[in-house]
Amino acid sequence: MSSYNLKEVMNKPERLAPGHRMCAGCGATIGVRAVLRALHEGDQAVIGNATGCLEVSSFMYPYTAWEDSYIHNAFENAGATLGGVETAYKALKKRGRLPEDVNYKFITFGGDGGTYDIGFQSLSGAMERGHDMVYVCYDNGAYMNTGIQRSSATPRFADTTTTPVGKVSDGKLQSRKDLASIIAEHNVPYVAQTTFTRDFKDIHFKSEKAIYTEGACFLNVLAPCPRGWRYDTAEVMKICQLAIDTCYWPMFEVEEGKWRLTYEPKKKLPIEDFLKEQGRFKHLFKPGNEELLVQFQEEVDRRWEDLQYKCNKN
Ligand SMILES: Cc1ncc(C[n+]2csc(CCOP(=O)(O)OP(=O)(O)O)c2C)c(N)n1
Ligand code: SF4
Ligand SMILES: [Mg+2]
Repeated sequence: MSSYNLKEVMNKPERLAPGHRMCAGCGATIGVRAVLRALHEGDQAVIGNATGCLEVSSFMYPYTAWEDSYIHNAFENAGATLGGVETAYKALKKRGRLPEDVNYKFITFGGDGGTYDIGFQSLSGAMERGHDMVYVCYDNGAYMNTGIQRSSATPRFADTTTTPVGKVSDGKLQSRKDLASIIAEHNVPYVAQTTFTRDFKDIHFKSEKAIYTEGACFLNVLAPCPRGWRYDTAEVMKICQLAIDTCYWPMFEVEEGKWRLTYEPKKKLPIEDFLKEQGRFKHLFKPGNEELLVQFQEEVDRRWEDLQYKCNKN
């Protein structure tokens, strides 16, 4: 791994150019730029992208914001597409039909809807076959592009258009799926969960490891959506910090089967601190809903303890 200097990293040429049509402050684009900054100078990438906000807003043929080769992919098979491209690349290299010194990396981006739900089989297959690629999920916890519908990544009690809060509903009934752990159980060489920290070091190193580890690697990036989560756009960094300090979004990596926490809050904050910043959880703070907050906290605690156990076992 290379050394880290925030200024140097931030000054690298952008591989997702400005002028795309994502909302200002969207976590998805912050995440994509952070991941692509980990590519080493001179290396090129083939990017795959499942349908979602990122895809429909960054590539409107014949316009593109992507500096690398880019494949606009269907919602459900981004993993299979990039797996196929990587296989073709290897075959062409073997036959001497590509220059020896050309080095391509294969990176797929998908939203949580396209990754946790509809593209899950395709992702699972690509991971199991061990293609030399990275799948990056930008998790904003709902199908944002089509109007904030719940996905299996949506946290419990969130107000979405398909789990609307009202007299008969407290929001989404189910807890979110733990996709990073599920992919880790595929026995792939590298899986990590991350988000944005003030120095962007965690996401940078995890991206670099994922891109430069041979084999199928997976990154799960918490990518807040100001529109769907209903917070002030400028608060993105605060929201991410609260996500990790409350242990709602633990930062960990699984390298060759070894689980490791990459951040442990000095003081674990109550889950309310993360929830109260977001309009989608506003109802939880109404009198009479105290029990819902207790349930949310219990779930966070249980998952955090489970993760600590996995990490301490190594
Ligand atoms: C097979 C299929 N079903 C539904 C759609 C409609 N669709 C396009 S984007 C999208 C939401 C994507 O959600 P997610 O993957 O979480 O990405 P986000 O929009 O949140 O960035 C949906 C449902 C589609 N394009 N293809
Ligand atoms: S709706 Fe949300 S995910 Fe989509 S572009 Fe806007 S901020 Fe990003
Ligand atoms: Mg989404």
